[in-house]
Amino acid sequence: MNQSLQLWVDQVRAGDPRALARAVSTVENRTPGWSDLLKALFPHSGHARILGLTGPPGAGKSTLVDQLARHYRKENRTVGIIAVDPTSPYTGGAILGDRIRMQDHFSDPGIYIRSMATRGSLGGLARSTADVATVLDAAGRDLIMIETVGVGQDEVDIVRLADVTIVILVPGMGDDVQTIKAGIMEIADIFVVNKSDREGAERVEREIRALQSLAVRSDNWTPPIVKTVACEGTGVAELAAAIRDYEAYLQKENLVLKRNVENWQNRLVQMLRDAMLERAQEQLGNGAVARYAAEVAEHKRDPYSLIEEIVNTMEKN
Ligand SMILES: Nc1nc2c(ncn2[C@@H]2O[C@H](COP(=O)(O)OP(=O)(O)OP(=O)(O)O)[C@@H](O)[C@H]2O)c(=O)[nH]1
Ligand SMILES: [Mg+2]
Repeated sequence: MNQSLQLWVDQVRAGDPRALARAVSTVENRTPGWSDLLKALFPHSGHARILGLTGPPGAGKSTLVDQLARHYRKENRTVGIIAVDPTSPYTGGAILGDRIRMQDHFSDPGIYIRSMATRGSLGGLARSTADVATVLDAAGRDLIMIETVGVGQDEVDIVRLADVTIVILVPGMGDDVQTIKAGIMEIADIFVVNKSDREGAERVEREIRALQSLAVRSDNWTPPIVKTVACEGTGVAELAAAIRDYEAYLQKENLVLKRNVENWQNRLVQMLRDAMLERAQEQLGNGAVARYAAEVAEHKRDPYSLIEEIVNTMEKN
């Protein structure tokens, strides 16, 4: 490893905030040197607990993350927060709210907050979020919380890398639980019914229970339902206890490694796909895919032989 990289890695591990910020940007934006950096940092990662929090826009995810961060800081644990910005325009106000609220912590070096807004970036949001989490992990953060809006496959992929996945629902979502993507409901290790100060919290709880009765998880864990009023801090200690319980359960059943292997299986396939695609695009050159697409659309050639040809050429090189 060259000297300046070694120095950088040392600084990141020592918790130097500027070195950390530069590392996160490098990884997020895939600027040259990103992979050498990750190669050097990866061996130092694997100690952080990663919490994924997801739910509909405006459910109170940021408020809850904020409260959990406070809770963990009281236990003297360091926290890294990755807020994956939602793109829906009507949540713009809430994003601004995030920034303001999060400034509370800016004086506390024990909390590091990073907003990600790289949707559409090369390799995808899930991949860069995972890599940023690795950087924070190697930097010695005890806990990493990833906040994302639960709307699509990207989000499912993001929270999948977490050790504990928390799905946040709120009363008054119309036909409520059904409107959340099925995929998101299935990955919940813990449910939170936030805004329990509002009417209908019991109903949401009943709906979750009804869904749960339809399917048994392969690990036999029944996700608990924790009611919170995040803006008042109510239920936050209970949520932290539920997180602890689930982690203890994973330990007891020897499921930690199994879960990690499953996560890596997904990530490796994704990384391989990205790397192959990148390689193919390099070889084909700029605009080639668009040109081929036009030819296929006009039925000048068939896509099956085309792909075969491209793959064969790659193999030869
Ligand atoms: N009544 C009530 N309001 C809450 C509660 N928790 C959060 N809020 C409010 O709900 C609004 C949205 O909270 P956020 O924490 O920004 O929600 P979010 O899920 O992070 O929103 P996005 O990131 O935009 O999807 C804010 O005005 C909060 O003050 C709660 O328990 N009860
Ligand atoms: Mg938010």
